[in-house]
Amino acid sequence: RGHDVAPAVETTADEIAAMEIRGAATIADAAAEALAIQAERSDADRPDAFERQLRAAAKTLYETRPTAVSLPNALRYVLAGMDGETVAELRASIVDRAEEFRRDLDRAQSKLGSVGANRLRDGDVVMTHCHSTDALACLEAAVEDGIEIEAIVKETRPRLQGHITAGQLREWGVPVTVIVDGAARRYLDRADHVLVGADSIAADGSVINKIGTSGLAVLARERGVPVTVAAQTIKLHPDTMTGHTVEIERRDEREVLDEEARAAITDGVDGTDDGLTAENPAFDVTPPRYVDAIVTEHGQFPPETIVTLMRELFGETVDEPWER
Ligand code: RUB
Repeated sequence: RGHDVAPAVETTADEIAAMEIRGAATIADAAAEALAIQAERSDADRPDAFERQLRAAAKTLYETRPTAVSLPNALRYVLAGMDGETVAELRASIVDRAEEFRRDLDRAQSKLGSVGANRLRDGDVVMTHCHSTDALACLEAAVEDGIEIEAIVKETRPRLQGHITAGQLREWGVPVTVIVDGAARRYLDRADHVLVGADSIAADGSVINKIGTSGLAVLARERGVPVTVAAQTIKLHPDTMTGHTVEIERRDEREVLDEEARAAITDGVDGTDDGLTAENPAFDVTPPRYVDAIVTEHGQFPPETIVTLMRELFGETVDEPWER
């Protein structure tokens, strides 16, 4: 890590890596805030030193988790607004730009919420996976419109983000049934919608979201239940337009198999058991044919058409400002 990076930025980076700050939109918001803090606390006395510090801070934040493209999109957006001849001007430009980004993030979420709510009817039962603030914005807007909904919430192993979703929905008065992930197919009989968020959306309309989303989408198709992905446009992954794939984060296997569970399994095995491993990919890829609609702040799109919006918003190519 760059030695000029403010301790508060290092703390944010650590919190993102440890998932104390998590979820694609929340990570983007925290990253923009961290760049503003870096700008405010910078001790640089020359513009070039200030710019170098900002890029080092962005790189530190970028290297925390690889899958949610909202993180590099946020960093890129804020750094692209860096402008001025003096350190004071540069500082002000970053602080303003970060504020603008965070305001737009909120606005986009509430806009897409009302688009998503239009897909719901009185009495609908919605199945969710993980915890997505974009997906919840749709349900919140529906509740505010007086639409009576119920939720079936998948607990989402191994980190149980479903519990966060359940808590939020109960605060809004929505009846919630929590199920284990393996019960999804059985309970799809009762569901009218599957509603999930996204960490990234690729140019072909593939949706990258919490592990288990793709299986859920396939089951929903088999059951004839429509799948809605709520994703504001900072989830669009511009590098996929030029053939790059989205990196799927692999987390510590102890999230799946902790020391105690491992000891219980290997009880009776001589010595340390190298033949026992666990795998812990945090996300998976849902092909576009299993997704009915991607709901954004610009309206809803069939997944196959999302590349048009991507090109409009990002142009053909993007650079990584911290690698200049
Ligand atoms: C979170 C997750 C969420 C998306 C969208 O994974 O997969 O569905 O990030 O969330 P993790 P939001 O818990 O590993 O970060 O709509 O809030 O951006």
